[in-house]
Amino acid sequence: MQVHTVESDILIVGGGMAGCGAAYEARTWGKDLKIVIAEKANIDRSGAVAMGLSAINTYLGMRWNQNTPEDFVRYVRGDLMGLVREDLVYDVARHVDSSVHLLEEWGLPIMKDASGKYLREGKWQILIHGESYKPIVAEAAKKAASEVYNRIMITHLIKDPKNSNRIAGAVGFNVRDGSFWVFKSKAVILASGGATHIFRPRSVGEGWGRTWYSPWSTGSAYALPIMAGAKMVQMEVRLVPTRFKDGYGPVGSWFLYLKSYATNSNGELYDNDREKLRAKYGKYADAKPMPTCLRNHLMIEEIKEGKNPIIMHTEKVLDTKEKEEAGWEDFLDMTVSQAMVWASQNTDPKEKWSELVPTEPYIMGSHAVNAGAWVSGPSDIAPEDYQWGWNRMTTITGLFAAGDAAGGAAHKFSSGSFAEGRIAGKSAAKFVHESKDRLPAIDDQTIERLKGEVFQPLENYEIGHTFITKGTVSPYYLYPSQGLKRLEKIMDEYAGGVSTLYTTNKVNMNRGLELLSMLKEDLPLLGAEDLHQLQRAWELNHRVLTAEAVLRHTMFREETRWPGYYYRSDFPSIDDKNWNVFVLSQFDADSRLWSFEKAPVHVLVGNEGVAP
Ligand code: SFD
Ligand code: AMP
Repeated sequence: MQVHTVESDILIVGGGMAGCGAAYEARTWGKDLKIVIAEKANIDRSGAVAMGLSAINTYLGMRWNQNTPEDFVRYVRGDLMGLVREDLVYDVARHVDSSVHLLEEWGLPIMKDASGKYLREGKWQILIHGESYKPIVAEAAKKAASEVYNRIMITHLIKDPKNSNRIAGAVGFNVRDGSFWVFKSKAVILASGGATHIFRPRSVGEGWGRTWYSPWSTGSAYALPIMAGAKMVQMEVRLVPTRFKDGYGPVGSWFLYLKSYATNSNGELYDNDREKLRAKYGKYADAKPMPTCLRNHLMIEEIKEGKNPIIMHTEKVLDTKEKEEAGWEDFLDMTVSQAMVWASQNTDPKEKWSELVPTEPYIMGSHAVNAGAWVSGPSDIAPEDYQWGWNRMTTITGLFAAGDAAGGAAHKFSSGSFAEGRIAGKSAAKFVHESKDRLPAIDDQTIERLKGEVFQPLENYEIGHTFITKGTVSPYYLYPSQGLKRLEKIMDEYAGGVSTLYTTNKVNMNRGLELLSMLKEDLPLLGAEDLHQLQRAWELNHRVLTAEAVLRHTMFREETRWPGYYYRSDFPSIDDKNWNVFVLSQFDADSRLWSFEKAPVHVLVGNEGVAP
């Protein structure tokens, strides 16, 4: 087997929005540094933005005095029911506009209004012609990086054998030629996206594989730091976005720009009933705009009462050619499948309404959720206990995180993830310069062990398939797709997926953990018939560890903080007295034990816990 070793100053794991931003900015501050990207696909079309987007969801418009970073912090805090790292959110806010200006300079077409300002979709969002968003961003990253290694899936981070809290690099394999890759690096930036297929999607059977967030967001951003022993935060918060049924078309443009509205099956507006919310969730019902989870909650209540389908009245708003085009372009730019659903079901949206559903849950750090690694904040604004080193460094020295990988800072979206990547890139360059370390040592035995582990599924298949007498099922291995189905079923039924209308409790979760531990026992027996399946095997390993963190975090938090994302039937209320805190977890790879602690939520921007 071919083994390649690459030495670098900064290794970026994942060349998506955050990864590309990291490469660009690290080069600006580290002209002398060797900066490499390892990406499991090809950065030209990788990650959540691969298909393109039709909006940039985070743009403040400071040059036109449209919003301030403080406004943004209040908005994000209100949306996340108070639990955000305000230092990180503020830090993204103050850098996001200039990042969007760079994107425009590089060729991204941003729509303008009659006065030449960016055309707003909503208070925070602007409209783009974004089919080619990702190649544009990738071009800048390719120019900035010393080397880009496409088709390398990173499976493990490695640490300095002399210092178990110091990152030393990462290993992975080439998904096309099967070679093994060892990256030795002084700093590593994790930018490997969010996690789909943790919970069973609504799309099963013929639609299996279809999700709203990208199916190749496979939880590496969480499993890699968890395995390495980094502290994680907000892993219990899952995003349940409201989407057009079956095609998963996003709703933002429809609600905010096209001013469409949704009703229940009786034709009643249901999604602004603050009275109903106030009775159960007090002051949180008054945040403006209404928190994403509470909007879901109102929809879920309608569904429970049998008042579905929930209907998006596209037919009421597409009354001009421009609006009709905007409606179609929204999906053709970013969720082509929704346009295909319309076409295949003979639906002309200007004639006929569409159904909305709350989707299966996703684990992410960049949308209206903020799961991820617990990272150090910016030195000028982060409170002392949010600061232990360079900005965006995890609790492992030299390991940074950005985008979906960095916890606590919700509502980054594509632009904020790119901006946070830039922040992490600058910071990692500073770390390399200031720490003046030589390349950390790497233990050859560890590398040999990992090499064996990484390719084990190929060997399992090689041996196991000879025992098949008929059909495809071997008594000696399980396929990644079989393992994935088991995982999705466990999470769906025990951790608050669609089938229980997002509800769970302690007994349920304990049973889920039991079943998950049995699945984990089987994972060393995964069988891969080719390199593609080997990638699927490692994606499953990463997803399972992500799922375990979700379950354990959800168990630890004894309240229902985000109604509409998930409910604990044994603790149905928001309990500010005990749980207005972050939950931090840490996994010890040697003892295989998890530990949990609470961390304070510091309010840095005025106006109490909710947005005015
Ligand atoms: O409205 C490994 N997003 C939207 N953002 C917006 O700004 N506007 C929108 O309109 C958005 N909408 C939207 C969005 C996403 C999707 C899929 C749809 C619609 C249909 C969200 C943003 O896309 C998202 O916030 C950012 O992309 C997050 O950035 P980042 O960098 O954290 O993740 P990434 O871009 O997916 O990149 C991850 C990269 O890592 C690679 N990777 N590489 C090596 N080894 C491993 N083990 C790896 N694991 C993963 C990936 O291949 C990828 O390149 S709306 O609906 O919300
Ligand atoms: P989505 O298309 O659902 O991903 O949303 C895109 C953007 O619009 C995000 O910033 C959402 O928070 C916001 N958004 C979507 N729907 C609404 C709504 N009904 N009210 C306010 N903001 C919304």
